[in-house]
Amino acid sequence: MTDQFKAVLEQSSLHPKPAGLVLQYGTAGFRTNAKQLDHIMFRMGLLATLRSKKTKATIGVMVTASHNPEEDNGVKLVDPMGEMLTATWEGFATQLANTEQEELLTAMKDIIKKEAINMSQEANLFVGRDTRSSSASLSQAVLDGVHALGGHSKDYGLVTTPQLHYMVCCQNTHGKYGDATLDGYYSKLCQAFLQLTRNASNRTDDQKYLCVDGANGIGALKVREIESRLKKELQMSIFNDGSKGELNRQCGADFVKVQQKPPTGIDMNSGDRCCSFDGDADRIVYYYTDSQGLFHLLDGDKIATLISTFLKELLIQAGLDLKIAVVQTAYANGSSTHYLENTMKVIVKCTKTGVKHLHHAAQEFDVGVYFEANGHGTVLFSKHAEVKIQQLAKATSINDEVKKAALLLQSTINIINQTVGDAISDMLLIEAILAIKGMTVQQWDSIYNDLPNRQLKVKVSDRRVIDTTDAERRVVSPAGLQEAIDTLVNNYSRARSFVRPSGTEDVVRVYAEADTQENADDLAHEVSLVVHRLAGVGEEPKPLH
Ligand code: 16G
Ligand code: MG
Repeated sequence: MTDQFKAVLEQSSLHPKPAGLVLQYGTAGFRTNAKQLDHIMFRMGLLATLRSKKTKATIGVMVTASHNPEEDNGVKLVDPMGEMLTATWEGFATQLANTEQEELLTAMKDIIKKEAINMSQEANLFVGRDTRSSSASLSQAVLDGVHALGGHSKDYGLVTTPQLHYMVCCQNTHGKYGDATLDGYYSKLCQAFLQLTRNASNRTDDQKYLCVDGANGIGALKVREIESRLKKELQMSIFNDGSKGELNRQCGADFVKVQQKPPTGIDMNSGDRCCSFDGDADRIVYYYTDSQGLFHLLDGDKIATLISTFLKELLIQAGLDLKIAVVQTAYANGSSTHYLENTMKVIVKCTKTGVKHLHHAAQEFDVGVYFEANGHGTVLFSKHAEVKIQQLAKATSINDEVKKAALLLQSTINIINQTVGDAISDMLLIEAILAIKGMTVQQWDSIYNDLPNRQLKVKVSDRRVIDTTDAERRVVSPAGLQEAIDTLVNNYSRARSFVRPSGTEDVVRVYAEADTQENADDLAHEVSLVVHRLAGVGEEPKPLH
């Protein structure tokens, strides 16, 4: 046995797998109660090291469970260009995670053989973690895995998930994307923000004011680090900064989106522009309450609309013939899709749920704006688009309007984290767009009116009994379910409904929208009854009213 494998064997006994425990690399990595994760972390350290040898590039490992409760944790692997781990390797991750202790070396050698990995190749890993109390020891377990296989590591400590994605991309592009340091990240984003807001110099302090809910997580710590760099062009009050409240409890983007109400722990006045991050700061939603005390949510669909409108107008002003598209999922509110296709006249694509699907679809366009309704999203610029924009921004013999548009596009490229959705970067872009357009949060909200909607979940014995097609908008099996949904939908006006198995929980999710809230609620309930009858366990779902 080589020394490398001996070290793995020795070290792995310090991170033993509970016999019989089976976990899946889900939509966004492993995620479960932190107590079950020590062996997973060690093994993901091993796998990331193999991935680094295979790709001859730096790989990232992020320890976080995002919007889950404090007692959970998880791990996501980051591929060389800052994307999420490629699908075949998700399979390897699941295999390696579930192999019993005595088979670990065999399972690892199997991957080495299948992927023809040269074990004498150097490996480099970047590791980051969120603020959970379990994260420090779990990230140490990752590092133990890396070192057992002789990999080199850089531990970034506390960072947001998108910051770690950014570091990996910077490293593997040899600095072309930016400096692989926190200072590099902040400088790039903040300089771009100041460039953009130069075009909006007459704003009052009121217009510059933003309430930020940091979900008591890493995002709160990191957004605080940019405050002074923004030169008062953005004046933030940061709530739920982790100094007293618990991570994600009654706060954060997921809570606000699902509950459709403001987080606790925030001091907001009517009309104040507010936003919430999730627990690892890769999601953001905006909201405000009006003078009647009514809550208004501006979710990922509204964000995608604002950003794509801004970009499309700039491309026209700059006279650039670049193909722009918006990528959504089945959860996108029907009004947003309608507005984008019919009023904005941009291409809209629908993909399956999960960031990697949206990301890949967005890569097919010159400018691909992608957002999930839950607030995860970013913008991707093709190489071709970036070159065209840079050339135009440098050109001398062009008129002022074209020049201005080209410079704005250039700063927009710099403010965006193209590797993955990023709450801090998205926030700065949204704030800059509102400033440049002189738009209030109410005006942004009124671009289109959301259709009332409802999401429910149905407990099932095995979520795999539901199989879908057409980007999860239609059911293929069990037989008869789609027909039953169609019949129910036909009873309502402006209605739509779909069901899909969750990728993260053992449930089937039900979505319905219709002309009124009551109708959306009724339709969602009726559809969940059909799902329950065909595949459900336990009690029948109760009506909402
Ligand atoms: C994960 C995904 C998120 C998706 C959600 C759906 C990433 C980084 N995160 O959190 O994009 O919306 O799963 O969960 O891909 P579900 O399958 O349980 O509905
Ligand atoms: Mg997250």
